[in-house]
Amino acid sequence: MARFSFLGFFSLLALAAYGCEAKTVTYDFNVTWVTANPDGLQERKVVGINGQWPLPTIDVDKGDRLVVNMNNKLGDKSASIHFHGMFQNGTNEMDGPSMVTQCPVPPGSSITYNFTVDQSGTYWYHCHTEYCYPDGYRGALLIHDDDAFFADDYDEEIVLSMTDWYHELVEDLEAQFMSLYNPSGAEPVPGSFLLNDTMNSSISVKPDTTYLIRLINYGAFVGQYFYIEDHTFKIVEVDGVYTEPKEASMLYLSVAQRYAILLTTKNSTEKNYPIVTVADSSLLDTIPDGLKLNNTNWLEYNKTASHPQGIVKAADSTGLNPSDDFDLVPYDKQELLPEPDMEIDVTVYMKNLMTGFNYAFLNNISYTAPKVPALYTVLSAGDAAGNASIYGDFTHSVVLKHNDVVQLVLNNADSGSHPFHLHGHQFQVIDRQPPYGPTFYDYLNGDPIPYDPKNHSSFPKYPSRRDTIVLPPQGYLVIRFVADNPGVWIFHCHIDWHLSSGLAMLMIEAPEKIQERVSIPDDHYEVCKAASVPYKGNAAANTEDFFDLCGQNEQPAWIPAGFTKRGIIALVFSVISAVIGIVSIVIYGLADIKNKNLTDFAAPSSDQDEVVVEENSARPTKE
Ligand SMILES: *[C@@H]1O[C@H](CO)[C@@H](O)[C@H](O)[C@H]1NC(C)=O
Ligand SMILES: *[C@@H]1O[C@H](CO)[C@@H](O)[C@H](O)[C@H]1NC(C)=O
Ligand SMILES: *[C@@H]1O[C@H](CO)[C@@H](O)[C@H](O)[C@H]1NC(C)=O
Ligand SMILES: *[C@@H]1O[C@H](CO)[C@@H](O)[C@H](O)[C@H]1NC(C)=O
Ligand SMILES: *[C@@H]1O[C@H](CO)[C@@H](O)[C@H](O)[C@H]1NC(C)=O
Ligand SMILES: *[C@@H]1O[C@H](CO)[C@@H](O)[C@H](O)[C@H]1NC(C)=O
Ligand SMILES: *[C@@H]1O[C@H](CO)[C@@H](O)[C@H](O)[C@H]1NC(C)=O
Ligand SMILES: *[C@@H]1O[C@H](CO)[C@@H](O)[C@H](O)[C@H]1NC(C)=O
Ligand SMILES: *[C@@H]1O[C@H](CO)[C@@H](O)[C@H](O)[C@H]1NC(C)=O
Ligand SMILES: *[C@@H]1O[C@H](CO)[C@@H](O)[C@H](O)[C@H]1NC(C)=O
Ligand SMILES: *[C@@H]1O[C@H](CO)[C@@H](O)[C@H](O)[C@H]1NC(C)=O
Ligand SMILES: [Cu+2]
Repeated sequence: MARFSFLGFFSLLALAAYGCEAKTVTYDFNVTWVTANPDGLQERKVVGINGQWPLPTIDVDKGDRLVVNMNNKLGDKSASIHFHGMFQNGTNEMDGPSMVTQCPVPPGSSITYNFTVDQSGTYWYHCHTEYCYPDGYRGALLIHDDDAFFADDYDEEIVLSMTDWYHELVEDLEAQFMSLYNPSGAEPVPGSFLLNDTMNSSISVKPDTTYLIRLINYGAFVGQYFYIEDHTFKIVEVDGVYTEPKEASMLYLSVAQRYAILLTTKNSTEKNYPIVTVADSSLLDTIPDGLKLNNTNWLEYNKTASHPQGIVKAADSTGLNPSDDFDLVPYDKQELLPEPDMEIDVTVYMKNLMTGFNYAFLNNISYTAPKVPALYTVLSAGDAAGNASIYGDFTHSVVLKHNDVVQLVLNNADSGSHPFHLHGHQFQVIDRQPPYGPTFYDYLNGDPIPYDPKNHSSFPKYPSRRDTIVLPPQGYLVIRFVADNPGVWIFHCHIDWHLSSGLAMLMIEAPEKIQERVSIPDDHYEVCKAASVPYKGNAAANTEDFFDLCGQNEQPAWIPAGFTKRGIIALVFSVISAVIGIVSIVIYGLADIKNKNLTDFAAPSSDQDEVVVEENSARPTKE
């Protein structure tokens, strides 16, 4: 008895020492369409929560349990929520990506996410079912930590999101993106760029005050440069990893990246200073007239003083030289991980397949979702779970051994930059080429440089660590992590257009431990039933023979070697005509064609796939 209360006394002390008791924080999200016009240019449908948009910020303290009840009332669209950067250590089933760790939640269904938060910093949450977060379904997720090394160094906190913004629904953009008319894979160009989901804002500040500013790029596509004229600041966190303070005056945030910075305001209240964001135009295939790439908001010291427009040092991004994230030293000084037990080598390519659409590849695989969420395959496969083949030929699944040091080499055979994100982990960034400089994000000289293990830069002693990293154009990245978090984790480009065209692969981490630790709550299985998605079996939903993948989802067939991009459309047409014997062909879903009188085209026959070819219409746009 005495001993029991003695222990009890100490656990109370432990709680007191922690500062505050870990609590459960619950959010009820009714997800519906609402309308918004954040750039003043176009009112549109956006995904709202409890009738509101911008979406609420999720605020928790380190150690809390977070419960999010999501009720999908969109009526016409499936959804899910990924809590970006959360380790979900022991709760892989709460990670959120559809067909990876859960079924898509169909309209009319709901799901509960429930997990403890044992990390801190600046994160975000977003829909992770094919094409859903560019419609506005994303918000900030902040994890406060009284024990942060800089906790006593600031007076107030400011959260600033930045994002690209489209005027069209993502389903209409998708139809244009994945189409015969877009054989080069040009991504949809945003209509504007927002700061904190609006424009022209004044962020009111007090003089001689230190602010912790949390920056999040929760866009779908375009990276942005950020600076405040005449101000410097200290970086103290990158993607949830505290860093040795680093002085900087400009940052680049790809989509999905975050920073926390400490900024001390000036003593004088005479002037206001432009907060300048510049969209990374190197990602855009075209820059339409009227698209404002650089935007000014204000650090406002004085309401009545003038609010000057920011001055961008060059009309394009090449004059901008942001702070390098490669040399950020994690505050915990975690050393370079030892030589890897396992190495994964993949190369990014963009290519056309037999449909004529442009797909994204890691090696020769364009990620194609399995018929059963891969986590559910792990749980129903018994001993076969350790064999990557059961996850299918098109999910690019790699089985990792528990606690192995994994090295991932990512080469870029593409001339665009790609922000890659690994779920469930932060990784060390141990090599990256070409070297950092003003043209880093737009490196177009010469051929791709692949990683050469016999000739590389020396690895840093304390490598930078984060959860989303930019793979430079035609360069490479080498990252390391420890497979100490059993689960199925997707590794993917965070440009939503590239994810949906296949730039992803799956880490099946310690499947035997997943089977011991993970149990799926009933409501998650109910979601599968409501969505008519099987939740047992291999990638082809075969529950009898896990090695029989007949009927699995497949990427379209390869185009025979030797075809140029121009030849592809012709080839696809001749194949389609040969197969279905029609002359004229109509693509469904192209907004401009939908609005046209179809009698302009050869009469389609009603019971076949029809595609109409319109001359000079490589990039259809909406009127
Ligand atoms: C922001 O200001 C510009 C003029 O500088 C104006 O054209 C634009 O409509 C404003 N946007 C919003 C959302 O207020
Ligand atoms: C969600 O909708 C249900 C009924 O449709 C309502 O009872 C509930 O209060 C709503 N929740 C919130 C947080 O608005
Ligand atoms: C969340 O999970 C905890 C631990 O499993 C459980 O005790 C609690 O009831 C769950 N809460 C909800 C709302 O499901
Ligand atoms: C950003 O927007 C949110 C509303 O979405 C608002 O509560 C917050 O005050 C804004 N932050 C700043 C710094 O203006
Ligand atoms: C602002 O004023 C405080 C005290 O009045 C002083 O300590 C500080 O150095 C001043 N800061 C600047 C940037 O001049
Ligand atoms: C604010 O700006 C106005 C106009 O420039 C100036 O007259 C005034 O003194 C300033 N106020 C403060 C508190 O600095
Ligand atoms: C903003 O950027 C555009 C190009 O995107 C450039 O033409 C313009 O000069 C820039 N504005 C300023 C004030 O620098
Ligand atoms: C990719 O290449 C491997 C090895 O050459 C081959 O076994 C596999 O079938 C290929 N996959 C696809 C989808 O082409
Ligand atoms: C996985 O299963 C396939 C098909 O049964 C077999 O050929 C292969 O050797 C297995 N691989 C491993 C690592 O056991
Ligand atoms: C090693 O890499 C450097 C820098 O990329 C290159 O200049 C050099 O030629 C390479 N050396 C060999 C032996 O490949
Ligand atoms: C997950 O938790 C285990 C302890 O249960 C720990 O060893 C491991 O480092 C954690 N992994 C991550 C990524 O948090
Ligand atoms: Cu990409």
